[in-house]
Amino acid sequence: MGKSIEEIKTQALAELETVSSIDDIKALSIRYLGRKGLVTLFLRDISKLPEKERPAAGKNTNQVKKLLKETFDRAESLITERAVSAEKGIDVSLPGRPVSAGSFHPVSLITEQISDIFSRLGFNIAEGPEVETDYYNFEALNFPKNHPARDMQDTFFVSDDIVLRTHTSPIQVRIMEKQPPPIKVIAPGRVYRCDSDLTHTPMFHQVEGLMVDEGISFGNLKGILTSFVHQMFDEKTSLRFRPSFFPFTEPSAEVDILCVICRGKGCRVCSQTGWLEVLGAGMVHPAVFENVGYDTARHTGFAFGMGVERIAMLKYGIDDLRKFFENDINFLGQF
Ligand code: 2NL
Repeated sequence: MGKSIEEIKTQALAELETVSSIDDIKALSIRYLGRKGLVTLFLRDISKLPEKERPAAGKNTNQVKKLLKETFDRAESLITERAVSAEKGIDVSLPGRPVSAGSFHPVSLITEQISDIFSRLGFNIAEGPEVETDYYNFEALNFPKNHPARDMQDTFFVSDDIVLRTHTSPIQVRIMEKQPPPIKVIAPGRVYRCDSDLTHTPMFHQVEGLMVDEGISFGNLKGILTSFVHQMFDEKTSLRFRPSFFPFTEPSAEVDILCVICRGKGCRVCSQTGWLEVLGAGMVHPAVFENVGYDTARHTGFAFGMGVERIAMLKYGIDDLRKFFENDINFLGQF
């Protein structure tokens, strides 16, 4: 016998390195694997070996045959692919296009932060329908029949009796109807008001909160909201409670925080007052408790509400509300 099967293999692979066309590879394949190819002849000559050596030699040769066939086939299809790509004008040597990951909307991020803080304070998170009945949105919350908020100018009416919720309070009314105190819940979500200018959009986001139990006082409200503001902004951000009015709370308060921009000195953001209004709050009105069947002699509670866009603007230093709704990826990608 002439060359060993190993030598034939090495020679075949070396020759493959020197060719660059499909025809060349086909010729190479015939020269080694064809009817009179070097490997084929080698395989035939195994019968001339001593009986004991035949099985091992046969196995080896068949392995080489298989390897060469696969290598030739692969080389052939690589050349075909390159030819097709070149014809289509595709540069296969270019790096792949980067896959850009999405990011959360700043309103979602702030809603999440607010929810996390209240979760750690022991509040559950609840959701509810955005299309509500007049009863859950107004009536149960002690809005008088002629209240201006019920007006066509403020509320989107679906029909006489159905509205787009103007706040997330109906979520909390539904919860109180279903379960007795103690209640500690926050209600984040979209709300709708028929209003559109520089500082108002017809849809915006709110987080409301409610705590009901025996002996809940205005002191508890101040404690919870102070803890919230200190965690949301920082410990130096003091709070100020101003008397106010809501139909569903009594007494009611607007809650200001020390201006996060000028720290009280007075600036454009706080209109030179040194304070920013960020929350509304109060003790739940007994009429609301009566509507859901709670015993007003035994239970008291506080509630509060805040606008998420407002908090997000203060937290991120955004000065234009419309940026949240333009879906500009360059803006949204920064958070
Ligand atoms: C604001 C004012 C507030 C509430 C929301 C509430 C809910 C129930 C009962 C009583 Cl079920 N009150 N919510 C109370 C006071 C103020 O929000 O300025 N929101 C942006």
